[in-house]
Amino acid sequence: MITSYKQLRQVVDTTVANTKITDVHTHLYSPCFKDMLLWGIDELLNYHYLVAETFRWLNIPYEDFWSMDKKAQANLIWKTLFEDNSPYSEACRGVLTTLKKLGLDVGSRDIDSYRSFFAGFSVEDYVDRVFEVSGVEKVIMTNNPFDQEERDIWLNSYVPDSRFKAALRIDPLLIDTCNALNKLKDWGYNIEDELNDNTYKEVIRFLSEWIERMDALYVAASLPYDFCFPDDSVSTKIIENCILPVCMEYNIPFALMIGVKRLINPDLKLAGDGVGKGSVESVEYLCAKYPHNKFMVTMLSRENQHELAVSARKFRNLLVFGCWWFLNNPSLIDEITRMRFELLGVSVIPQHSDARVLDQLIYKWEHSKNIIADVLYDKYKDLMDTGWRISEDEIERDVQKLFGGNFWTFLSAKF
Ligand code: FIX
Ligand code: ZN
Repeated sequence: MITSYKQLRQVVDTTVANTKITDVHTHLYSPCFKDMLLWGIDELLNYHYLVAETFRWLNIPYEDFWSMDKKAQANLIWKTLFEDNSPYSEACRGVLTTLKKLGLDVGSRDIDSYRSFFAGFSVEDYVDRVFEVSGVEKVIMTNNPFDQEERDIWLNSYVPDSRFKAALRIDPLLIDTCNALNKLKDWGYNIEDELNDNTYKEVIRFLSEWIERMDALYVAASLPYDFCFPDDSVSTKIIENCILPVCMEYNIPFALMIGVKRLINPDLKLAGDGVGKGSVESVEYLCAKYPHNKFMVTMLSRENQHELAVSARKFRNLLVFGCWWFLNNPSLIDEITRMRFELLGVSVIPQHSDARVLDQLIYKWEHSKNIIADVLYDKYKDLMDTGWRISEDEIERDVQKLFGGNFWTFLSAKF
């Protein structure tokens, strides 16, 4: 039994540091996807978060930046954000935390020495290194069968890697349905001109084939802030008639990532998205109307977090995950994690990395684990103050659930 705050702090910190992580949402790829897996200093610096921050200082035409090669872009980002200004934004600090955890001399500010460090790795060796340093055991990829490059690899040269699990990402079916259905037609599915049972059956066949091909753990979509369910839109029809039935048949969750305002500044490309307050009512309706389906939900707007946590208290088929994107900042992770632990106890997935560059697993988990450990320490300390006596095993049990167990249990749950 833990008998002092000092011992509690030590046990919480050690347990959080040593518990292996399942990262439920990333944009990483296993090595067989070749260049689709981004890694190294130039990719770290070209992260769209840093591109957005850099353009706050730049007055060059956007196309001048985009016409540069990656190294030149990285050099400009490094100069603008790390040399001409102090890099204390979360995304900037992240680059430095990564370099530090890899044993590089951050103080030297010698970007070329960092480049030669990364040049010394094969991708296979570097994947091993990053998983070891970050404490991540498994990542869930974001796999889009509508992306031709990715599609070709799944169909011709996919090599399973147990550290990289798949999630079937189907945004085009919901936000660009007409073109998506035309693609299915091109791929030989018997899609009719109207949304009828034959078309629904073919969409279900498409989803089933890719769920099996990818051994997908869940079906996912990122949905705009004004996503509303139900309404008379085609996305409602596709969700009701195709996605929910197929998810139920395979007993896998439908993951909804709600709240993006796509391309409010298209000149920034991937960095051009914004955020809007979403409708928790739509999530509640889905959970209530489809009690045998499972829903994983993350919302982008800070203003949605309390409502969403309360909804999860009402629906066992709803698993809330992550401090997504613009919420993935220390002050907000702390606020949101405290509130979730107070409303949901251990039954939540406090974080996912959304890593787009392999190296980001190192800093995104380092930063989040420190905050989650602080929140956990405060929660257990409050418990001890009641006279409740807690053991090391119980803390290990809870942290194991938060860092992956809750996800795997939810996957095998049947409601
Ligand atoms: O839709 C998503 O999965 C988002 O995470 C991405 O689109 C976004 O660009 C991102 O990288 C957020 O961290
Ligand atoms: Zn993402």
